[in-house]
Amino acid sequence: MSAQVTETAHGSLGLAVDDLLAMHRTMLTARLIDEAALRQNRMGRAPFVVPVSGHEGCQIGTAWPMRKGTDIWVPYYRDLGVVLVAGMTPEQIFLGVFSKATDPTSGGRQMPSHWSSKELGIVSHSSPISTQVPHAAGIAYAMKYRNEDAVVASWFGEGATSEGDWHEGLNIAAIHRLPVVFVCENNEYAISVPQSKQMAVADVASRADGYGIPGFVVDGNDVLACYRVMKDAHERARAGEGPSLIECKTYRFLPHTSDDDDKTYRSREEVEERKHHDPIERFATYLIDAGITDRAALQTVQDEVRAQVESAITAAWDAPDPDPSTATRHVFAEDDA
Ligand SMILES: Cc1ncc(C[n+]2csc(CCOP(=O)(O)OP(=O)(O)O)c2C)c(N)n1
Ligand SMILES: [Mg+2]
Repeated sequence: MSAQVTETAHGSLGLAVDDLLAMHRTMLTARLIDEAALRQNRMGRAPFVVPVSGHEGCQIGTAWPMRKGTDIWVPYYRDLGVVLVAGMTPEQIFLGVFSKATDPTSGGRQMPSHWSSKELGIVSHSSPISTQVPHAAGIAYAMKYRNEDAVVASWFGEGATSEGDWHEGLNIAAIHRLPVVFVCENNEYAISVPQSKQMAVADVASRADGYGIPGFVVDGNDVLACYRVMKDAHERARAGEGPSLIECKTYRFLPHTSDDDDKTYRSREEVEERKHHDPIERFATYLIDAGITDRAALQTVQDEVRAQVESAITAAWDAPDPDPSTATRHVFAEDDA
């Protein structure tokens, strides 16, 4: 059966105060980029954005144990917080939002929020849900075959776990005891479809039993609990003990995308209630109660991050657009010349 993880104390996690503050700053960066990107969309500058707000705890918590430059990140479209931990900058994010020529992912060719970076080890995913899961298993197979010390992690929503790709990916990873961690960000909805119409089980993590791998349910709004369960899964993967499935219970505060109207399928009362479990506010309270920071210092961080996001928007907006004559590059075969 899947295990419940509730531990939150940072002392036993080996996290220094600087780590905790950096985690908090990264969560805030994701939130402020998110809110700003939606404003840019409403201003007509950004064609399409995918909100992250509400998922910052599980994304930063599960991304943090990964080793930059060594491990491989296989995220999905909501994983702004994951790619920030992997090393993407706010300016790079907005270069993608605005489809600019210097967008590191694709020079403005890929769908927004389909980040990738060869340098950072972030693998681009396809838009069809869950296709990144067998990709992650395949990459992990290559890592094991080559005897490389790298862990692969793949993130996805609970709706993604209804797809055949998801089951095939977990099965092959389990059979070969591959160094991969599967992280489900369960926000209760797949666009408008609630979990109860998506599966007949209460916990995605219980599906791990069907593949013979460990499964864990964790409070996805508790960044330290997410960190702990991922750190252990990462260590098991490195030790040759195979894959793990982690289910982070969370909630998305904003519509599915900038094209969605969530008022048609969930009440405002429900959304307001869930905001009382905001992972950023919860972590801020934890840091204050632990004597690590105070409200004034956190306000300074908020002001700094807001300024950083605003200058990233200005720099990205002023960057050159792609040259239209290059629109078909990487689509059709070209002469070497
Ligand atoms: C195979 C496939 N079916 C349907 C879609 C349309 N679609 C895009 S996102 C999404 C919801 C996925 O929900 P979930 O996996 O729970 O992730 P969340 O968006 O809630 O974070 C759907 C159905 C798609 N992209 N691919
Ligand atoms: Mg979902």
